[in-house]
Amino acid sequence: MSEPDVPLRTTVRHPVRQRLRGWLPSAFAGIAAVILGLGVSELIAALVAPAASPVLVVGSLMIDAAPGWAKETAIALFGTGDKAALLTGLGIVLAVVAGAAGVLERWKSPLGRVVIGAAGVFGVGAAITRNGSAAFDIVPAAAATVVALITLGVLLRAMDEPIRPRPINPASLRATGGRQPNSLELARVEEARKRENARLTRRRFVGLTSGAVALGALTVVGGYALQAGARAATAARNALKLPAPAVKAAAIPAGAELGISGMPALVVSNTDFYRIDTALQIPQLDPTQWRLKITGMVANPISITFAELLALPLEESYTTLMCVSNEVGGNLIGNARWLGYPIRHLLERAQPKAGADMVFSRSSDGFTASTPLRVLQEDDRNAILAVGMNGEPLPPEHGYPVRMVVPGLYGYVSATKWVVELQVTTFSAHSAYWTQRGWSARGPVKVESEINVPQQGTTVKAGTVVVAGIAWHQHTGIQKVEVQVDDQSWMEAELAPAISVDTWMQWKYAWSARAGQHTLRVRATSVDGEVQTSAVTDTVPNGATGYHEVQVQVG
Ligand SMILES: Nc1nc2c(c(=O)[nH]1)N[C@H]1C(S)=C(S)[C@@H](COP(=O)(O)O)O[C@H]1N2
Ligand SMILES: [Mo]
Repeated sequence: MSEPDVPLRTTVRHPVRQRLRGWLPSAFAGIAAVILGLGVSELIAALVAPAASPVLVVGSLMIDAAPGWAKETAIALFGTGDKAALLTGLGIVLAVVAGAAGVLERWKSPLGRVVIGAAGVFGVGAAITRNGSAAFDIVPAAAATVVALITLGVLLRAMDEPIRPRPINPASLRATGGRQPNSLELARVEEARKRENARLTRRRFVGLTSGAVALGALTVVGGYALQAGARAATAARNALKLPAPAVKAAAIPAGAELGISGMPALVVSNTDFYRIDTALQIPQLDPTQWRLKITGMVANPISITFAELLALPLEESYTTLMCVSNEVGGNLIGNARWLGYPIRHLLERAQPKAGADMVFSRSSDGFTASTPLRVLQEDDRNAILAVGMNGEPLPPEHGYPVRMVVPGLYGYVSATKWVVELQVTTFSAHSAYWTQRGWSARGPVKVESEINVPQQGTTVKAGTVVVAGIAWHQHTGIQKVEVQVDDQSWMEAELAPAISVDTWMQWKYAWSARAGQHTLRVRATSVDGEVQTSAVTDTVPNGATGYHEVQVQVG
C-alpha cells in the first residue's frame, strides 16, 4: 500500500517525534497568521491612520535607524530600488519570524505567541516614535498583533483537533456479507477510520490556512487601493502651484504683532491652526475631478472646475476663523492669510431667485452649513471660496482643494471645508448639520476678548506687569479693550493696530501689581459701540459669552 505519510497529529496523545513532524504546516500557520494580521492592519491603517501601516512604519524606522554605511551600501547595491529592496528584505525577515513563531508555538506554547507579541510591541513602538505620530497610529500594529495571535491559535488547534469522521458501521462492510467482522477486518476498518480522520483534519487545516492567506492578501490589496487615493491626492497637492493673487492682501501694519511671549501668533501657521470637523477620515479629493455646483433657487445653475476657479482673479486677505464651541478664553480661533475668489461674483452669475434667503453648502463628506444668502452677496463682506492658506494650497485637514471662509460668522455656519455644492434655498426648507443637533441656524460671531498673559494661576513679581491678549469682532472691528483688576474701575488697554476689521487684534495693559491674589478681567467694545456682555452663556446654541478672567498671585 502506498498511503501518503500523514504529517498531522490524529490522536490526542502524541510523542514528541510525532509532534515535530508537524513543523512545516506549523510554519505555514505562523506565516498565514502574520499575513492576515498585516492585511487587516493595512486596511485599518487606510481607514484611520494612513501614515501608520505597520510595514511602512517599521520600514521607515529602519531607514532612520540604519547607520550611514548601511544606507550607502543599500543605495550602491540597489540604486533607486533601495526602498523596494528594503521592503523585500523586511518581508523575508517577517516570513522567517512568522514561520519560527508557528513552529515554536506548536513545540512549546506560548513561545510562538511571545515572539509575535514582541514583534507587535516593536511595530507599535515604531508607530509612536515616528515623527508627528498621532494617537490613532498605534491601532494598525496593535490590530495586526491581535489578529495574528488569534489566527495562529485557530490554525494550530485545527491542526491538532481530530475530526471524528462518520463512524463506520462494521455490519455494513461488504466483505463480511452480513456476518460479524473478525478482528483483522475490524483493525482494517479502524485503520481506514484513522486515515479518513487525518485526511479530513488535513483538509480543514489546509482550507483554513489558505483562507487566512487569501483574506490577508485581499485586505492588503484593499488597504493599498484605499490609500492610493490618498497618495494621489497628496501628490496632486504637492504638485499644485497656486496662481499669484490678482489682489494682494494689505501689508500687516507695523506693531500689529506685539511680540509678547505667551500670545498666539498674529498669523497662525497651518500646522498650529486649530482644526474642527466631523471627518474621522480626511476627505481625499482629486482636484481634477472636483467641481463646485451652484444649484437650487437660481436662474442659472453653475458648475465650475478647480482649473476654472484658479483661472479667475483670486484675492488674498486675512480673516480670523473661529469655532462656536470656543469657550470664553478658549483657543478654537485662528487667523490666516487666505487666497480665494469672492462667492458673491459666482452668485451673481447664478442669479438667485426671489424668496431664497440661505445658501446651504455641502462638503464631499456630507457636512452642511447654512449661510444667509445676503451675507454672501454683500460687497463689503469678504466671503470667499478659498484655495490657499498662508501661501500654500489648503492643507488636506483644512479643506483641500476648496473651502469657504466668511468673516463674521462662526465656522459651523460658513466655513465648509471640502465644499462641493452651494444650494441656494431657504432657512425654512433646510437645516444644517449642527442646527439639526441643537445649534442656531444662524451664527454671527460675538464681540469677545481674552487674556493670554499672564496665564491663569501663575505667580508674577510685584511692580509693572504686562497684561496682554486678543480681542475680536470679525467684520465689525474693535475700538476699545478694557482691563479690570479685582473690583476696581475698568482701565483702557493699548490696542495694537488690527490687520483689518475681519481679524483679531492684540492689546496690552501695563498693570502696577501689588502683592496678593488678584483677578484680571477683560472686555472689548466693537467699532459699532457694542460692549462685550458680562452675561455668562454656554457655547450652545450660538457661542459662549461672559468676561474672561484669570487669577494671578503677585509675590
Ligand atoms: N466639511 C466640513 N467643514 C467644516 C466642518 C466640518 O465638520 N466638516 N466644521 C466646521 C467648523 S465647526 C469649524 S469651526 C471650521 C473649522 O475650520 P478649521 O478646521 O480649518 O479650523 O470648519 C467648519 N467646516
Ligand atoms: Mo466650529
